[in-house]
Amino acid sequence: MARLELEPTIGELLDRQGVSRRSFFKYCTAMASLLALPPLAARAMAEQLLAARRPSVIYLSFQECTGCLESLTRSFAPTIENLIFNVVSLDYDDTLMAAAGAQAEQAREQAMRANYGKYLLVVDGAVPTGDGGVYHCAAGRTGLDILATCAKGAAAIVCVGTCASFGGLPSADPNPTDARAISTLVPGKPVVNVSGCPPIPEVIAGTLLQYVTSGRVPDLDEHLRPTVFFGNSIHDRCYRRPFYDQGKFAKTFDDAGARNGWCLYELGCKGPTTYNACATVKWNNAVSFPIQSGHPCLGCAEPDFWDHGSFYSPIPSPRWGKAGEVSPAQAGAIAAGAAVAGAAIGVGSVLLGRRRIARRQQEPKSQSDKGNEE
Ligand code: FSX
Repeated sequence: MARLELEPTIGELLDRQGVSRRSFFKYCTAMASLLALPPLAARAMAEQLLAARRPSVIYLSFQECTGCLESLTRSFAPTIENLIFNVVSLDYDDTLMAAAGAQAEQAREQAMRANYGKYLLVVDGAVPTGDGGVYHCAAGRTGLDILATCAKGAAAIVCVGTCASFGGLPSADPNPTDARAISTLVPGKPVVNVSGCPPIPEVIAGTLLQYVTSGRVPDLDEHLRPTVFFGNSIHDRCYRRPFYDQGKFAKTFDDAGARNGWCLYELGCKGPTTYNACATVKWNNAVSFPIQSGHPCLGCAEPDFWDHGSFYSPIPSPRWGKAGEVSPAQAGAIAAGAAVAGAAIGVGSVLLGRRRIARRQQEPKSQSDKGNEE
C-alpha cells in the first residue's frame, strides 16, 4: 500500500500532538494574510489543511551556498518545525536529515517509490552540465543524473533560490561549469521558481503551504514565480517611493539625502526592475529589508542579476521605458515643474504602468499625485 494511504491527515496529526483547533485557526489566519487572501479564506484554508495528508518532500541541493536552507530554517510563519512536522513529510534532505551515506540514499529511494507521481521535489542550487556534469557529484552520481531520477516521479518541482530558478551565482559569466537553471533540465514537469539569493523564508514556506492547501501549482509570472509574492516590484511597494516621485535621491551613502532616507536609485538600487516581497513581507520577522537599512536593492530575485554590471550603478535608462515608468530625471522635472507653476502636470498620464494603477487603487496618493489634482 502506498505511503499516502497510511499517512494520517494533518488534522489527525495535530490531534495526536495536542495542538488545539483554536491555535491552528490562528496559524491559518496568519498564513492567509501572508498569502494576501481575504479574511474568510482562513477558515477554508484551515479546513482544507486539516483534511489534507502531508505530501512527501524530497529536497535536493546542487551548486549553491546553503543560504537558501539557512533562510528557510529562519521562517517565522510557519516556523520550520511547523512546516516539517505538521505540513509536509520531509523524507530526504541531506543537510537536515539525521541519516547519512547509504542509509540516506535508501530513505530517498524508498520515499520516491512509495509516493511515485505524488511527491514534491524541492531543489536549491544550479546543476552543472559541463563535461558530463562532473562538477557536482554525490553518492557516486552526477547532479544531472540525480535530478533526472528524482524529477521523473515528482508531481511538481519547487526551485528554492535564484541558483535553482535562474542559474544564479554558479552560472554567472563566464559560467565555467555550464551551470543551468532547473526548469531548463526537466522538460514537461510543472516548475515553481521561488527566487531570491536567498529567498525570503516566509515566501519559501508560504509557497509550499499554498501547494499543500490547494494541491496545485499557484498562479505564476513569466519567470514561473508565484504572483502572490512576486506580483509587485520592490519599487512599487517601497516606502521611499514618495522621494523618487519628488526627484529626491541620495547621491552617496553619507550625504544629507542618505541621512534623510531619500530614494537610493542613484546609488544603484534595482528595486524598479526587481519583483519580490521584500518591501512588504520583509526579513527577520518583518523587522527590516535592505533598502530600509540604507542599502540599494541588488535585484537578487531576477535572472542574471550577477551579470548586470556594478551593483552600485544606476539602472540604464532604456529599462525605464520598458517598465512603463518615468526616469528619475523625468520625475525630478515633473516635481520641479509642479512646484514652480503649480500647474496640473500630467504625472498620472506618464505613470501608466499597470502595476502602478493597481498600486494607486490600494494606497494613499503620493505627493506628486496630490499636486496633479491641485
Ligand atoms: Fe543560490 Fe541557495 Fe544564493 Fe546561496 O541554495 S540563491 S547562492 S543564497 O544558497 O542557491
